[in-house]
Amino acid sequence: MKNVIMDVDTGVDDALGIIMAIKSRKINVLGITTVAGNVGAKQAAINTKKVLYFLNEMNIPVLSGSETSCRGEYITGSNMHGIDGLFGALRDVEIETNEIHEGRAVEYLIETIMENKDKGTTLILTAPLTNLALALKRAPYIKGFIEEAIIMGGAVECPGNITPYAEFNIYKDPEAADLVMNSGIRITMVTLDVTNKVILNRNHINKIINTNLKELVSSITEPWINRYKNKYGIEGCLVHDPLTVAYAIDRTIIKTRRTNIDIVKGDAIQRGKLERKDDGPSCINVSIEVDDVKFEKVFLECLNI
Ligand SMILES: [Ca+2]
Repeated sequence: MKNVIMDVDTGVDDALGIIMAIKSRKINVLGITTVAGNVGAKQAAINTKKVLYFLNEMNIPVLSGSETSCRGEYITGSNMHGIDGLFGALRDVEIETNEIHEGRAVEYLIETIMENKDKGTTLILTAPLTNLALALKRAPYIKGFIEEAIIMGGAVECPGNITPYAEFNIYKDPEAADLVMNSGIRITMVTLDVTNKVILNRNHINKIINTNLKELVSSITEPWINRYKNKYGIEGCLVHDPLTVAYAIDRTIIKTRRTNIDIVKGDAIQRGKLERKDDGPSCINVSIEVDDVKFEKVFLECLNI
């Protein structure tokens, strides 16, 4: 079983991804680090710990990380996931502040990757890439022991979701993304080109057997499904992060192609845009096709274990 560290900004779809990863029993989640994105890093850690509490997996460590991007900007405030990131679900779960190891994410990434250097560690990153970039800056030698970084981020052939050019996670810290892309780590990018094609709807959620879990998934996704209906006329919601986790569990869900990537940085209007460059060797694979039916199958298999 692969050793995995998840790096998240929990968020509705991060929460679904965490639930899938842990319940699948097909990957070994060593720990979860959080970063500012959908909400602040500390709030994301509290949300993550609450999800773990719900799953009765309180032994998995949660560590909050950077509250700002590599340029030092506060990057929260999308409000897409409600004020607390989970639309108030699990609001009655009390989490002690000392349970979230505040500010220790980067240190944890370095320590844990080195502790597991014989087996290697896979990273699943469904948030801005600030924590990994800071870890690589502080300890560049860790890159030799990262088996793969599976990243939800970017848009290649399709428009972005925060600007016409950029996807949220990359846009919020393109300097971090650029550092990660140029690190030499084996990377798979699960981009909007495929995540825009997978919709989770109420029929899928109704197939969750465990009543408590069905209730939790409904309560976090229902406001989202309503927003998608009002804004885009879609019956259901996009599941960027769960699709990324599903790919870590079953590699046949997404087809990729190897390519080089340039990221637009700084204050350019195209900030956060991915530009594909087919020139020479690369260790980056970018998603090109997705099997949405297989995703649904894996999603339900994980949740119904
Ligand atoms: Ca996320």
